[in-house]
Amino acid sequence: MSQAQTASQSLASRNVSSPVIDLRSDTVTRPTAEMRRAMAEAEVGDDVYGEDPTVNRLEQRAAEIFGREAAIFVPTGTMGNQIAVKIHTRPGHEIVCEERAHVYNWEMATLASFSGCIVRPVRSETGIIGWKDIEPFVQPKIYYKAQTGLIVLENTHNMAGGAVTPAEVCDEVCDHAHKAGLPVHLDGARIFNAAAALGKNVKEVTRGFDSIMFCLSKGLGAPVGSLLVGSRNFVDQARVYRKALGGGMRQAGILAAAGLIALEKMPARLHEDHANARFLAEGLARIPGLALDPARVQTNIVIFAVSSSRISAPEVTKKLAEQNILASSLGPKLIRFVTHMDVDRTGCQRAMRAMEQIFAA
Ligand code: TLP
Repeated sequence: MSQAQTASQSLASRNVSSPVIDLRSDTVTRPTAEMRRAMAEAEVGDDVYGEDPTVNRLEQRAAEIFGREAAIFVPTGTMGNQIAVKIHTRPGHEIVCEERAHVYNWEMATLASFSGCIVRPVRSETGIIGWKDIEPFVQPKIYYKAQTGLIVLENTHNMAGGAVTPAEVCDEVCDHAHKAGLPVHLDGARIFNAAAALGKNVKEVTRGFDSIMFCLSKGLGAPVGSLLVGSRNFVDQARVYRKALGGGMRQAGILAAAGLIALEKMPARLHEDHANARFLAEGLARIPGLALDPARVQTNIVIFAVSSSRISAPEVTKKLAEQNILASSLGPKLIRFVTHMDVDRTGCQRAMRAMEQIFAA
């Protein structure tokens, strides 16, 4: 069942007496009071003319924080990833990424329709791919074989349960790829979660990549927006494609104002979401009929399997929704809970009790 279907079904069937605990995604966070104030007061201009001072400040801060020459504000993570694919590849190229990567599975095959590429997927149980996993999928430089144009890593890896790729693995992949003449893009939608889990800053965990996309609108809590970070030349090209895709947003300082707060203040609280996810994972692992390894939950995403043959994942999320607890089913057996700043420990306890009741029945 699609995420949209799950969401509409959940919202339609819920009872309205208790507050909603929304664990479908960290995309659902609402702007804080401080963000709303900053948005109301934001200094703005026309960003297509490069004249929005708040957007310019956000882009400059992102570049500084990642230790790069430049950054560009884009409406969504999807647009950021797809602009990067377009710049790094040519039609007919292959892109190597993990089999469950967002860029491959959740971006409407835009890498095919917009950039003319196909994916050479690498399966990894953990979601982490090192050079030894990638190398066999890199095409030899023979003129009658399609050529590899790009490697994409995802950190944290969403569909691998928020798995964290250590900085050393990222460095190793980037070093070998560069020796082979290949660029590496990072889908870092949740790179601040990865950095928090590793106890490092984002600059350290992203230093080898040719381009980085990260989202303000997920765990960092901004209402809208992502950034694409890289060299000046890369960002100049990205600006052209962003406009071509209809992503030139005029007085976008209204959004960038919230984004600046997300970028400066919110990374420091991500460990709370990680602790809540671990709390959920440990509780879920104790429920007979569910399968997961809580030790694998390092960040804010908990993906678990309904191992009982008596109930399916969509049935579980429907029953949860009746108690105003929203979760995503990722197929007949898999469920995803994502923790974020709008769900506290009490909310997680309520979700746990609901799960215990469903499986006790
Ligand atoms: N992820 C969404 C869904 O699309 C699955 C979610 O609820 O987790 N990269 C990664 C790793 C992502 O998880 C997402 C969104 C994106 C890119 C795309 O970001 P947006 O939604 O801003 O286009």
